[in-house]
Amino acid sequence: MSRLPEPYKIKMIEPIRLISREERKHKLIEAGYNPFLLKSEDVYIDLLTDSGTGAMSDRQWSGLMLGDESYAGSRNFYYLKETVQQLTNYQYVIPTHQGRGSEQVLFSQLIKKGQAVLGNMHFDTTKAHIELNGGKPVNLVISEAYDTSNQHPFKGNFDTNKLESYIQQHGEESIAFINVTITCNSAGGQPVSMENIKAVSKIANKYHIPLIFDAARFAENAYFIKMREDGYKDKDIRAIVKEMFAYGDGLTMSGKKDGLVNIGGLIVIKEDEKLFQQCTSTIVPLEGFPTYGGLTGRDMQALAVGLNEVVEIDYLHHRISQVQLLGKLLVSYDIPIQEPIGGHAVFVDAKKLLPHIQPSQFPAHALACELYIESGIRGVEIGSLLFGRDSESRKDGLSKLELLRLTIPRRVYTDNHIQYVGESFGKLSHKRSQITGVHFTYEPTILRHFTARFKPI
Ligand code: P71
Repeated sequence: MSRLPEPYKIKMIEPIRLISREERKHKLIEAGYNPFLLKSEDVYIDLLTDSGTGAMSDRQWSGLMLGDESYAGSRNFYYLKETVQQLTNYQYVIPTHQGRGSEQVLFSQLIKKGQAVLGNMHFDTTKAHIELNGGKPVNLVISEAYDTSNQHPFKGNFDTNKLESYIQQHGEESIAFINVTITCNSAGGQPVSMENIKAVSKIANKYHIPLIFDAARFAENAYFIKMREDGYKDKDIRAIVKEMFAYGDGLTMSGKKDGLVNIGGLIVIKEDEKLFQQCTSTIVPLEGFPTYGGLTGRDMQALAVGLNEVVEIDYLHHRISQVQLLGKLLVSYDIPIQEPIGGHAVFVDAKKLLPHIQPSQFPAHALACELYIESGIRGVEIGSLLFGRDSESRKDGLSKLELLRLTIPRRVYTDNHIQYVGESFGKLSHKRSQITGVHFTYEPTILRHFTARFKPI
């Protein structure tokens, strides 16, 4: 055997059930052909997101019993703070209810109206919070990211030439901060190399622009650096994590991914005391007192334990190799995917798989619907539907990529479930020419993908 199976055994189970094909068809019609609107009990294997869907360990569950539910100064906060300080080498730690809570608080302090935020590729809540604060999100990822068959090992990297020329062209005062998303979710869970982080930080320092990490999947990024980048093979994950963060000034983190919890987030600031003080006063009306930030004491305890578990190498070996397992199965059925395979999900290239469906008829969404009917699996469209219309021309079908994301929750499904997903795609690929696009029967104006309703064409 070339890889070890799950580095854990199962102490508690949650039954899942595959309803019949007829029922699945009926449920999808009821949900307006939008898998977001399905009840989870009607889903057999749920690959909608890896966010907040992971399984906690026995150590985390026992941590819940140690919850100190004091309004101020909970001992769980101090334990979390110490854990995060050790992990990041940053000084100031503020808990939040989840990643977008961190964005709301930190961005309001960093962005002046009209300023740009330069990212490799901003995630959609990040983009929304930049815009809500009067900022302009700019994506400067390398062009290889948009070519799903390009084998570049770090497709989340910044194009540093574009980054520097953007700054020179627009002036450093017009830029609020640089936002490095690790791993780069929107590009397919693609990592950013240490070399690239270093180069971005050099540019940030040269022009006195703060560098902030969107660190939702920081441990998966560190793992890819260890496996793919020269000079890191023998380095411990914790050392790689510390080195990555050493190049930045602060971070936001959704704890629902690599924090291995169902709810929670963090703002962590390296040394800027003034910024920390501003955040601690802003957070009170938004999230709560700065020693709990919208979390219970027990949530903070579970997050601290999760942050220690996620950097364990046996965990990461299995985690990443399980995502690879799914990717390799799909490739064996000739399904085009974003390669190399990313950290938290396999992204199917629906433009290549279903070339007969126009982007404005949402090929990846059509594929998500067919996949559910075929096998009870729920994936999510990351393409023109999510991207939305052009704000001026109202034109649709504009995304550079049409992807179906099969997102693997952490420690939830076994390799057998993954095998089933792969085989379901095998069946689906024979029917690919019969799959048709969809059109709206209801289209909300903002964040339309969550609640829109459709009909097949
Ligand atoms: C994901 C999510 C969760 C999600 C969000 C919106 C629609 C559907 C699913 C959340 C992220 C993320 C990055 C890089 C910040 C957040 C927000 N991702 N940065 O991929 O991936 O964190 O959900 O804790 O607020 O399914 P939050």
